[in-house]
This record gives sequence, C-alpha cells and structure tokens, in this order.
Amino acid sequence: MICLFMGSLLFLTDLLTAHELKTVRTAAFRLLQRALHRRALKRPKGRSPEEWFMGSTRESLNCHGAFSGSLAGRRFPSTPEGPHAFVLLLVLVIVMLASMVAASVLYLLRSEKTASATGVSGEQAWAAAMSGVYQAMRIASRSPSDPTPWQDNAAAFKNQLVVDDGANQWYFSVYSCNDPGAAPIRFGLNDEASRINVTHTEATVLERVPNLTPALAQALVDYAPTVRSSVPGSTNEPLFTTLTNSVSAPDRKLACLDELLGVPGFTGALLYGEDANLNGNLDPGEDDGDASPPPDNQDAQLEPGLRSLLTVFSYDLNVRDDGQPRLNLNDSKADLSNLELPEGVLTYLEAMRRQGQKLAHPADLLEASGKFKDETGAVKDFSSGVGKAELPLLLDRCSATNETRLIGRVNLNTAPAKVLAALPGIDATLAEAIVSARVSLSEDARRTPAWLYQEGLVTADSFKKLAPLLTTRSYQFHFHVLAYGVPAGTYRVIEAVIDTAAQPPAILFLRDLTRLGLPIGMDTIKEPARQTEASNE
Ligand SMILES: [Ca+2]
Ligand SMILES: [Ca+2]
Ligand SMILES: [Ca+2]
Repeated sequence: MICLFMGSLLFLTDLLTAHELKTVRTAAFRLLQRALHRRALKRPKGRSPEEWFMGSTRESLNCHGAFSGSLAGRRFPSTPEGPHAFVLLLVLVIVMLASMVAASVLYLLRSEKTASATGVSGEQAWAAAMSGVYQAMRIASRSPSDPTPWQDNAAAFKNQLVVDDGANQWYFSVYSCNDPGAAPIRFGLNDEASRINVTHTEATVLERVPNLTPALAQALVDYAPTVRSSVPGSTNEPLFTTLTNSVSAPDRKLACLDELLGVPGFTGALLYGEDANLNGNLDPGEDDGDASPPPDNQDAQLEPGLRSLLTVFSYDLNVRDDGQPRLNLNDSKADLSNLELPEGVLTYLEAMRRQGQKLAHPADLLEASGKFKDETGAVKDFSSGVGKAELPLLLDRCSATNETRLIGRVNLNTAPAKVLAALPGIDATLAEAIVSARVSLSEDARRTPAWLYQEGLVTADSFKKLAPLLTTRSYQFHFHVLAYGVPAGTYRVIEAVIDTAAQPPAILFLRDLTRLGLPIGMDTIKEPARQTEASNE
C-alpha cells in the first residue's frame, strides 16, 4: 500500500508538472508498472517478479487487518489467477480514484490559471484604454481654439504603444465617428461644442434639428425641468459627475445623452440611428432592412441618429483668449479704460446706462446707434463706433454677464452644416457657405466669431442674434478608445467624454462598449506602429 501511495503521489506530480491531462486508463497502467518495478527491485533471489509479488501480497492479505478479520474462515482459491485478478482490480480502483482526484485538482488549477490570465489581460487592456483617455485630455487641453491637434491626428492617436509587458505589447487607438459621406472614423476627437446642447436651447431652435419634430422638441424642453432639480452629488447624478468636484461639473439638466430615451417620443432608432454597434461603420445588419436588427432603410448610407447632432455637455468659459476674465460691460463698476476700444464705445455705454439700458451681448454694440440723453439731459444721437475692425477685440475682451460658464455655445469653426442650419438666421445654404469659408481663415481670424460678419456672410442684425449662441472654442470632447494586446488579441473599447475646462481636466462620461464587438477592422491594427517622440507632441 505504501508503494501504491507513493506511486499515486508520483503520478500526481507527473500530471501537475506536465500540465497535460492523462487518461485514467493510461495512468492506471503506469502506476501498476511502477509498483511492480519497485517491488521487483527487492525480490528474493530465485523468484520471478510475478511470483514474488503475488506471493507476498497473498501472504499479507492472509495475515493482516480487515481482510484477515472480515474474511475469517474463508480461503483464497489455491490457483494463482484468483488473488492475482483481485489485487489488480483493487489496484485499478485505487488508481482510478487517485486519478479522479488528480484530474479534479488539475482542472481546478487550469481553470484558475485561465481565469487569472483572462482577468489580467482584461485589466491590462482597460489600463491601456485609460491611457488613451489621458492622451486625449493632454492634447485637447492645449488648444481649445485650434482643432488641428485633436480633430484628426493619427500620429498622436493611432496604434499608440503603452507598454510591452514581456508577454504582450499593449496599444490604444483614439477615434471618433465621422459624418456620413466621409471615412467611417478618424483618429481624433469630436468636440461637444460642435453640437446643439439640448439643456440650454429653446424649442424653436431644437425643432430645426433634423428628425426633431416640434412635438419632440417641446417634449424635450418639458422634460428638462424635472432633471434640472438634481444637484451635483445627488443620486440623480452619474458616477463620473459625482467623482468630479461640484465646481467643475456643469449644471446639466440631463446627465448624459442616453437619458433622452426617457423623454416621451424618443426612441433608440431616433437617438442612435442605424448604427446599432456605435462604431460609425455601415455593418451588414445595418443595411439589410428588417432582415436583422436594427431597422434600416437599405440606402447604403449610415444614418447616425440624433447623437451626432446633440449634446448635454458643452460649455465655454467666459474668459479672453489669453485666459483672463472678460469685462462685464453691464457692470457699472467695471473699468473700461484699458480695453483699447474706440472712445465712442465708452460714450455709448455711458449713455445707455443713463437710460437704464443693458446689453444682452457685447455684439449689440456692432454698428449700433441711437438717441440717448447726454449729461445735461439733452437727447442726442450716439454711435458705438464698433465695426468690422473693432468687433474681434470687443468679442474677446468683453462680456455682458458675470457667469463663468457660457453653456451651450456652438463652435462656429467646427460645427457641421446640419448643426449650423439649426441656428436662427442660418439656412442650409448659408450653413454650407460658412463651412466652406472657414477652411481658408487665418488662425488669428478664427479666434472669435467676428469673422462671420467680417466675411460678409451675415448682416449686423443677424450677427447680433447669432452671437450669444456662438463660440470658437471647444473644451468638452467625445471619443472612443480601442485598446488591445499583441499577440494576445485581448481588447477593450470605451466611450468617453472629457472636460478640459475643469482644473484638472475631468472625465464626464465613461462607458465600456467592449460587448458590442471589435469596432475597427483588423487591417488597421495588425501592424501597430511604435510610439515616437513626434507622436507625443
Ligand atoms: Ca455600425
Ligand atoms: Ca437591419
Ligand atoms: Ca441607411
């Protein structure tokens, strides 16, 4: 029995060392051979191994323990085949039991090893994806006025090596969905300021957005007050809003765009369009009609849904281009002497104040004139003196409010034509003209929305209506990150919205989209490029 026990231990050791599961039958014969071999080494001279083994076993069975007691008065057959077969059967049963135990232990070890490896790879992929989020934060926070570094920058966002852990090389790619008609994705970010902010937009503007009927627009406006009562840190706030400090979190009526599904009349098809897996690509099920979900119109074009036009996150900062606070022209205590604006502006503002009038926006001073009382009480004609030349400085340096955040401003330099066409005074033709005109603007001209008037695209009156809705900066960004390991093939996909106006930059929204499948074709990731110094810039 000791030999059998030792043999079982050796057998278990062999199994665990080799990490290969043996069949019970093979294991049993191996153990039997080992037992025979060990006993044969000590056999008395003159006896064959089989004779010695069977003889000694028979002797022990006749003399010891339970067998001698329970089998008292019985004799084993005198022929050698009887005890021989019984011992073999006993050995096989013991070996089978030992093998089953060994197999169970081995299965347990292998499953734990597999689970551990999978968990580690998944966490590594998640960490690589978060590296992509922080890369986006780092690059986007550098240039709110210039979209060049963050809008389409494969050198900084495509197949960026995070770490080589010896077993795998971990990469991330940051990408965004393009508008229909262009490539499905680009390696860059979408700015939230290029969309209509549904939390601070009137129903008359919302109903100009494609697919938003007047009834839906009104339902959205009616729904917002119920969410407006939530305060940062309350249970109504999303996870990552509660994680950011309440000072940096915008006063959002809707916590995320997906909450629109709670507004009467809003459906998944309306919000997500035909892009069921949110990858910006026209996949087979998205262009086959009702043959498979989602429903689509089989026109070989991907309808991206309202999520490509709307946001709940956008806000601008009420600061100058150099980061200094703007001067509130409605504040009677504000020192306007250092603004470098024409003398007529100061005179005009003083005349307005005497009449108790206030500005809705600094743009109200554009080409402005009117009859006001002078210091003596006599009514005179006053003119602001603000024209095309003075407008950029006025818009950059001045404000008509002390609010630090200007929520829902649309970025004139990045918004697509469909979004621009929803703004009052802009139709589809003018929207296309704006998109064409901004391509050739100088970097200096793009710093304020003044170029819209300077280029002669709108009248002064129209510009005054549009100016409170416009900006030329972006601080909140939406994007996806694909992180993957080579050669493991483990990957994670996350969707994120970041806020670079917050200090430090904050994550406003984070969602794991891995369950929707690999979003980018394998041809874009099978030959990942090494990170270079240039890509860090
Ligand atoms: Ca798709
Ligand atoms: Ca379909
Ligand atoms: Ca379609």
